[in-house]
Amino acid sequence: MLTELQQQKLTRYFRVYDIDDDGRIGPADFERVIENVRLLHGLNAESPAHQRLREGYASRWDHMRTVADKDADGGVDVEEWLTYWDSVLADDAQFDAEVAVLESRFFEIFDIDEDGFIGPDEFCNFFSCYGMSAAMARQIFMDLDADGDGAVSHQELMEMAREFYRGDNPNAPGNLLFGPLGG
Ligand SMILES: [Ca+2]
Ligand SMILES: [Ca+2]
Ligand SMILES: [Ca+2]
Repeated sequence: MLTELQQQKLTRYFRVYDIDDDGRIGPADFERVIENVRLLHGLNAESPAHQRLREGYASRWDHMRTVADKDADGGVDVEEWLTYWDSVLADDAQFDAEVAVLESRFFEIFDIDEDGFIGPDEFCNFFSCYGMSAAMARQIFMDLDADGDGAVSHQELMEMAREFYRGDNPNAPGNLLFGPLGG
């Protein structure tokens, strides 16, 4: 069972994924992110790198459609999303696998200078690709970067992700990973 705080966090996460704000996560939302990431990396639409990017997101959507779209209507609504995460969180192996995939894809896409850390500008890029404001991203980055060295490592991001998905502490900075709750 998801706690109330987990439901709030996962609902926030849902809104981030539902970029076109139609109440469902579907292919159209993925298309928008792919296009934003393509522009971020300055990729030619015909390039192999763009093709790999598309394939990565396509397999992510395929996975989500298969496991989360229970009524098979081609979109994942918020109830289906919460049910999906409830089952992922109940299974340690599945949870670890899910977070590892998301974490490594995050670095692949947003660690633009490939130094192995996410800096404030890179974190802003992530928010922008999902249609959120850079000012909000900067504020949240300061909260996430607990030791204030201006960088978030792989390990720190993994910890935040675990805190975000699993934690039930209302004051944990990782709660803000996808923006303020309730917003
Ligand atoms: Ca949508
Ligand atoms: Ca559905
Ligand atoms: Ca970096």
